[in-house]
Order: sequence, then structure tokens, then C-alpha cells
Amino acid sequence: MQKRLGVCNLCEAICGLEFTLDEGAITAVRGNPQDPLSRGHICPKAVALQDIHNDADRLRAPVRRTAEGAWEPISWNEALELAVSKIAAIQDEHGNDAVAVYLGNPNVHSLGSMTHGTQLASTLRSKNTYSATSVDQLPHQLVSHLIYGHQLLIPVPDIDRTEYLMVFGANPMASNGSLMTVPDFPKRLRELKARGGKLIVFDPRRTETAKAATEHHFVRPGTDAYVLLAMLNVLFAEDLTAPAAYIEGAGTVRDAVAAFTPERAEAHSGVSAEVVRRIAREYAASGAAAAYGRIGVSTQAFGTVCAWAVQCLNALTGNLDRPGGAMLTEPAIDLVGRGILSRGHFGKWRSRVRGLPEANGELPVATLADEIVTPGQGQVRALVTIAGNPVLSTPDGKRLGAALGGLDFMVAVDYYINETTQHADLILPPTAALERDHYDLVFHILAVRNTARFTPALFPKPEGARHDWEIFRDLATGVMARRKRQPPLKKRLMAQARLRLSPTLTVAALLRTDKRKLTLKKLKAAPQGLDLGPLRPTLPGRLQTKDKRVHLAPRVVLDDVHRLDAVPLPSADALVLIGRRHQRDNNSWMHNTERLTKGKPRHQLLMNPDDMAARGLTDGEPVTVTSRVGTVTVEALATGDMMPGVVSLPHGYGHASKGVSHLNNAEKLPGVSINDLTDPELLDVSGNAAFSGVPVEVASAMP
Ligand SMILES: Nc1nc2c(c(=O)[nH]1)N[C@H]1C(S)=C(S)[C@@H](COP(=O)(O)OP(=O)(O)OC[C@H]3O[C@@H](n4cnc5c(=O)[nH]c(N)nc54)[C@H](O)[C@@H]3O)O[C@H]1N2
Ligand SMILES: Nc1nc2c(c(=O)[nH]1)N[C@H]1C(S)=C(S)[C@@H](COP(=O)(O)OP(=O)(O)OC[C@H]3O[C@@H](n4cnc5c(=O)[nH]c(N)nc54)[C@H](O)[C@@H]3O)O[C@H]1N2
Ligand code: SF4
Ligand SMILES: [Mo]
Repeated sequence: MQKRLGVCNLCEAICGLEFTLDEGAITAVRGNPQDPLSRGHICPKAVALQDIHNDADRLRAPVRRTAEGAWEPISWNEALELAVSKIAAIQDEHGNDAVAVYLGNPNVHSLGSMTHGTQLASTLRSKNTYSATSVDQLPHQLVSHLIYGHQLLIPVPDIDRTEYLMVFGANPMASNGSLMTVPDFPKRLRELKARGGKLIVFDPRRTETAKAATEHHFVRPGTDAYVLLAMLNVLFAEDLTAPAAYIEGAGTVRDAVAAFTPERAEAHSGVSAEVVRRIAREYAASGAAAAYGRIGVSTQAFGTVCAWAVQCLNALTGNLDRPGGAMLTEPAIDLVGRGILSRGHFGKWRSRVRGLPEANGELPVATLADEIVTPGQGQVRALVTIAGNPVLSTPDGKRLGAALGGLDFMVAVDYYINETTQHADLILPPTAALERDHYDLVFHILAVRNTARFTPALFPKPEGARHDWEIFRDLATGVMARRKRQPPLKKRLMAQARLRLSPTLTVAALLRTDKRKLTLKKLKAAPQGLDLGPLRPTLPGRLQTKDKRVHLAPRVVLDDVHRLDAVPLPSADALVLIGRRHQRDNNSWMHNTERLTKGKPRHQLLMNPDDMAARGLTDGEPVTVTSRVGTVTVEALATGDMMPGVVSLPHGYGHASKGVSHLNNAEKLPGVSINDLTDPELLDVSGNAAFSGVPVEVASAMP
């Protein structure tokens, strides 16, 4: 028996783990109580890491799709040669943009992807670069770029000291926090309540978080902007603002929100004017309050306005950069402050077919299918997907799936055959998480406490396997060498040198050269992680704007506030669709592990009993759900937890109906893909998909 420390990289909580090994096999997994950030927290998904590790369906060597649609093994050398020659040839003949890249969510959870995957993407120099960002947090990044000068300078609630946490569109009891790395949210919430603090939740569903909150208010999907702007309106009307000296544009914000009264918020959102007023006052009076909005408010038609209004609430009440308010981190590897990550940009170019703006070098993934199916100069002919499943995770995924069939070439870097990678010509599987070193370059930047932790691989790399960074290195150097027109020699040599440096050595170099002067040796000597203390006030010094001021009233947002002003009231009898997450799901994958999928079914359409009665539906019966783009058939489950007029489907389901038969569990796991209903035409101004509030009709599917 042997104890080894490890880490869970599945979600943003980055929990520290302790594995018990017996003759090389995992016999127990528990949370590490010595970890200064996660303090012993663990959820069922971490235990399932061993299932991924042992899963016979997980690819361990490259496979190529045959003409008959079967998969055959292919050697690494042959596979890499095939990918490199196809990509280079297509780019030589049709231009750089003919090869598109899609980077899925697990990229941010892999050190090798962060250090080397991003380099592969930039080597391809294609405007057709896409990622899960535009179906997720893009509005938050755009707002931070515009007002704080850097896309990742995103304040996080100082949850350990706050007295008043106001949450819009997040369910951290299930998700364990997002753009807020807070591993043991349930415990920190208990502590918050024990010291007399309050948690206020706005959500169209009475979620696990809503149930644990001091107060929960139903809000009609997609209308949070009215509530948030009305709160700002109250702050100005009642003279409750106290912005710091480095904040510019408060007067412009006051004018912009003047028309957004609490009464108007009530008419649109269903949240009473009295509640809006009371909460705005309580919030301003608290002295240690934090407003926080997450995916429920970023994936909606006014996601950017919402993300901005949340920042305004914090900034205008003096809660930005104050203990107990919304604060910025000081990570041991400061990708933001050192300029290693781009500050971001917006609208530098537009997509070919729909003219949608790029954001931070990426186009909205909602238009990827358009770029594949629309002929002409710049048409996408080849696709590289890395750790993603856009057929299940992007709006009208079904159409994207069909479009993938028309590509000249598709290669996926992934260790599962999923709804997306099943369309690839070639799949290149990297080692799994327990076989590689980890340092979290991203989530230390977004954590509720400053800590640093390096975790060596639990298992050695199996013979013949490749780490993801090695795959990226070989693809990038291969394509660079094979292109007819090559970058200048000096640039090429520098890129090659960077690609040859392993992720771990890159981390060592980044640590050593940062202000805190930590070394890999020091981190290795403290595998549970080093505590660097609570968040500290850092403003205005940490702002990345040139003039070190917060620019609270950017034009892009103000224009969208005008657009909001013109939206008509929703009709009373319409039904709208939202998504949800369960503690034992992880986006569209991890569904091959029995441990996580057994138990009570959780794929159903949740619906308020009154809405069911109005349509003559009975609890548990199969129904059709129809939107502009499609129809699905699924069982309906009656629950008073849903706001009347709102129905909910989980995201990441629908394996069986998509024909991914090689997943063991596909047949056993019922459900449909919510993104066969969501609409690629519904976008936020940032280009982010507006998943929340899709108009649908629900009818009986009984014969
Ligand atoms: N309607 C609706 N749609 C949504 C959402 C929603 O709430 N509602 N949520 C959105 C959000 S927030 C996100 S982040 C996206 C997620 O969407 P995607 O990022 O497109 O999809 P995932 O399900 O995360 O895809 C995971 C894939 O990565 C592979 N993978 C896992 N680990 C690794 C690894 O280390 N290396 C490699 N190479 N591959 C790996 C898995 O095998 C799996 O195939 O979905 C979005 N879509
Ligand atoms: N267990 C688990 N944890 C995860 C993931 C997972 O798949 N499973 N995914 C990870 C990823 S990639 C991400 S991005 C994070 C997301 O983290 P969270 O943002 O906490 O994600 P959700 O649980 O989807 O919570 C979104 C909430 O918004 C609500 N909502 C929907 N529409 C609206 C609206 O219009 N207004 C308001 N106010 N609320 C609305 C939904 O009912 C839901 O409760 O979670 C991460 N953690
Ligand atoms: S909350 Fe669960 S999935 Fe997320 S990092 Fe912790 S153990 Fe892993
Ligand atoms: Mo996400």
C-alpha cells in the first residue's frame, strides 16, 4: 500500500487528492485535507478518474477511419505524417483559413495544452480558430478586456470574508464554481452563513445552490440585464454609489441605466420591484458584498450587458478590490501581469459568412458550420479538434455534425470516440490526466485564495503513448517544415525551441522568473500546495489599462444597453428552454463510467406542473420539444423547482441517439442533446451563444 498525492483536473475547483495504490492499482481516492485551497474537498467525479484511467474504451494509440467507417490502428509516425501532410497541403492550396481549429474545454485543464496546444493553434495562423469560450464565458472576458484592460483580469468573490454574496445564473453546489475557483463551496457557504453572511440567488430554477441560499428569486431566462441595471438605477437614484478614484465613467453609467427602473425589471423578469430595491440597498449597505454572475448570465442574448452590470455593481459600491468584495488574485505564475497572455481584442476581423466579430483571436463557434458548408474563397476544408465535442456542445450541433461529413480532412486530438470525433479521419489520443504532470496555469488566476501547487504524474507514461504536448509539438513543427511558404528562419527556430521545452520545464522557468521567485523544487517539496495567503487589494496597480484606470463605460456595452431598451415584453404564455448541470456529469464526457451514470435518471425535461397541466401532460410522459431549429423527444418530469414558463434539459446528453455505439454506456444512458434545440442565430453582442431562453413548444409524444 502506498499513498500518493494527486490532483483532479476535471473542473475549475482543482481539488487536491490523495490516492491509495496497491501494487500499482488505485484502491482509494480521497480529498487531501492538507491542501490549502481545497481543504479536503472531493466530489464523485474525482473518484471516477480511475475509471477513465482504466477504461478499455479509452483510445491509447492512433486510429484511422476506413472507407467502410470502421476504425483501424495506425502507427504514431504514419498518423502524424498523414495529419501534417494533409494540413500543410490544404493550407498551401487554399490558404491558412481553410484549416479550422476547435479547442474544447479540457484544454484549459491540461498543462500540456496550455503550453503547447495554444502554440499549435497559432502555428496554423487560421482566422477560423474556435473554442468552447464562445459557448461559455466570452462575455466575462470581453468585459474584463474592455474595462480592466485584460481578458483574464476577472475579479472573484472573496467568499471567505464576504457578508453578502449575490449570485446570478450559477449553481456552484453542482459546478463547484466557475471563474471562481472555490473547491469546497458547500463548506465555505456554511462558514459564510455561520458568520451571519447572506447568499442571494437569482435563477429560473430552484437549484441546489438556491436551496442552500438565504434567498432565492426566480428570474425569467435572458432578462437578468433588466434586474441588474435596475439595481444600478437604484444605487444612483438613492445616492448609494462610492466608486474609487481610479474608476472612470460612473456618470455615463448613471445616464445609461436611467430608463431601467425596478418596475420595468419586474415586468420583464418577474422579480418584484420591491425585491430589486431592497437587495440593491442591502448590497450597498453591506460593506463587504460581492456580485457574481456565471454561465446562466453569460450564455444569453445580453450576456455582455449582464457581465458588465455585475462589474458595475461591485465597482460603484466600493466592493471592487475590497476584502469581502470582488478581488483579484496574485498567482505565482502571473500570465496576466507579465503579458504572457494577450490582453485581448475584439472585432479586429469578421467571419466570412455571417460577418461576426472575432474576440481575442477566435470566431464564434456558432458559425463554424456556416464556414464549412458555404463555398467560396476561405471556405473551411479541414478541421482540427482538440479535446472537445462541439456536436453536443454548440448551438444546432446536429447541423454541425452533418457539416463535418463534407470536410476534406478532419483530425481529432482526443482519447474518446465521441459524437464529434466519430467524424474524424484520424484520432490522436494523448495520455490521460493521471499520467502527466500538472500545474494549473489558469485556475490559480481565478481562485478565491492565492496558492500554488505542482503535481507530478501519478503513473509513468505507458510504453508507446504520447503526451498531448508531444502531439502538439510534432504537429506544429511538422506543419511548419512542410509548408511551401515558411515563416522566417529565426522565427521558426524560436518556435521550435519553445515547442521542445516540456510543459514541466516551462513551468519551472515561469516560476523562477516571476515576482514571487518560487522554484519547482520548492513546490515539489510541498506537494499538497503552498499557501500564499488570502486575496489582497491590488488596484489600481494591477489594472492592465494603459492609464491604470477602470473604464467603466465602454462603447460596445453602451450600444447594447440601447438594444436592450428596445426589446418588447415577453409574451405570458411562451415557454423558454434553459440548460443545467449535475454534480455527477462533466459536460459531454465522463458518461462511460458506471459510477457516475448509475442511479436515478436525470436526463428528463424539467417542467413546472402548471405548465404541464396547461398542455394536458402528465408527469413522466414522453413529450416533443420543438424550437426553430429542431425537435427532440424526451420524458418530462414535473417539478415546482422550475419557474413557470421555463423548461430545462441537461447539457452534454444524447449519446445513444447520435450513434456513438463504441461507448459502453451509450445505450444505457438515455437523453437528448439540448443543442439540437438551441439556435446559432441567437447570439450575444460578443458572439457568445445565447443558450438561455430559447423559445420552445412542448407537446405530448404519446400516440
Ligand atoms: N446548451 C448548452 N450548451 C453548452 C453549455 C450549456 O450549459 N448549455 N455549456 C457550454 C460549456 S460551459 C462548455 S465548457 C462546453 C464544453 O464543450 P466541449 O469543450 O466542446 O466539450 P466537452 O464535453 O468538454 O468535450 C470533452 C472532450 O474532450 C476529451 N478530453 C478530455 N480530457 C482530455 C485531454 O486531456 N486531452 C484531450 N486531447 N482530450 C480530452 C474528452 O474525451 C471529450 O471527448 O459546452 C458548452 N455547451
Ligand atoms: N458537475 C459539473 N461541474 C461542472 C461542469 C459540469 O459539466 N458538471 N462544467 C464546468 C464548466 S465547463 C462550467 S463553464 C461551469 C459552469 O458553472 P455554473 O455557471 O455554476 O453552471 P451551471 O450549473 O450550468 O449553472 C448555471 C445556472 O444558471 C441558471 N440559468 C440559466 N439561464 C439563466 C438565466 O437566464 N438567468 C439566470 N439568472 N440564471 C440562468 C441555470 O438554471 C443554472 O442553475 O461548471 C463547471 N463545473
Ligand atoms: S469538484 Fe470534483 S470534479 Fe471538480 S476538481 Fe474537485 S473533485 Fe474534481
Ligand atoms: Mo464551460
